[in-house]
Amino acid sequence: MKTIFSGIQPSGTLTLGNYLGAMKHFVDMQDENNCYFCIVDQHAITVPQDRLELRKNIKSLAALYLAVGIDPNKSTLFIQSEVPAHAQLGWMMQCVSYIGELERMTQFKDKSDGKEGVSSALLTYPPLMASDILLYKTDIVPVGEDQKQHLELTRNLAERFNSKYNDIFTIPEVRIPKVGARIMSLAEPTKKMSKSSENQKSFISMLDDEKQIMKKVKSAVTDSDNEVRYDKENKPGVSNLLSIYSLCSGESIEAIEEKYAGKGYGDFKEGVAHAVINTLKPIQERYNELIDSEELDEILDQGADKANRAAQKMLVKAERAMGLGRKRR
Ligand code: ATP
Ligand code: LTN
Repeated sequence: MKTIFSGIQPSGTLTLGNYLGAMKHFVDMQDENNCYFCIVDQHAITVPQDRLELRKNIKSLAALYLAVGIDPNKSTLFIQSEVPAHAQLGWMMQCVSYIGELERMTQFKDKSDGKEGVSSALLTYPPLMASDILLYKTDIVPVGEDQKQHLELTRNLAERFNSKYNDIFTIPEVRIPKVGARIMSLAEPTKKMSKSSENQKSFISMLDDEKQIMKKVKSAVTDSDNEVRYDKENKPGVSNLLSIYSLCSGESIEAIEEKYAGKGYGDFKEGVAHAVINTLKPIQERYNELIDSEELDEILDQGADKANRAAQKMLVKAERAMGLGRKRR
């Protein structure tokens, strides 16, 4: 049995990209592994958040995890800030990180580019992420393509700590899906779809209704040759829609290309929208049942208890390895 850990930021309503690149794969891993799924609210505050909005997003993300099929009897679902060991080990991991390697992270460069008043936590985000993962002796981290660099850094930090202090951390492996690891923006298909984008038309939210989905897909940027063909280089918009269609319907890209041969983008986009609606509808129905239930709080309380117990043990080991505090019996 392997240990799995992954986290999602409550920085807005999840997008179809979050679902196809990450969440969908979590569900399949639950049966044979020891899984931890985290709502990483301390990561979300590395950029400004409205207090009430954040609270709402945390609950909403918890309900979505359950709605897609995360089973609290099999997996531990919890909120990062309710397990203080994350921030505590996060500080220690900052002490083994170099400024230079943090400045090379593309997520930091993208999120700080051209902005004033960039928080120092945006730079020190990866050591906190490393701590999330290392606290649970994680073997595998399922994430989208954009997190590959952070995972590589996590492995380096763990190895550095192990060789400098004591060999306590498991070196985690990244698991990136073969298809769907990078769903692109509908408005700018060369950029990834992101829930914190200001352009509402650039992403499909997991809670968008049928009309919104239809409208967004219809306005998705394509090209002018009106041919439904997968060609990532020359036809990034159409290729992105083909990937979405294929992942949502289970049909192969070739089969979809054939189905729409000789037809225009209008028909094709309608097909894409229907595939997305059929995927999201049952999730939304379960979400609506869960969002105001007491059950949700009970699950998060139990998750925090379980995570705290596991994390505390590793935190003590790391403090001992670094020589923090007093010698304990
Ligand atoms: P933000 O826009 O607020 O920075 P985000 O939408 O990039 O957030 P996260 O919460 O940071 O999402 O990521 C959750 C998971 O979803 C991660 O595993 C990430 O790799 C994956 N993910 C995010 N965007 C995409 C995408 N466009 N395609 C595939 N996977 C994605
Ligand atoms: N950095 C990730 C979110 C994240 C995460 C984690 C993912 C925080 N901690 C631990 C996997 C494991 C992101 O920005 N998508």
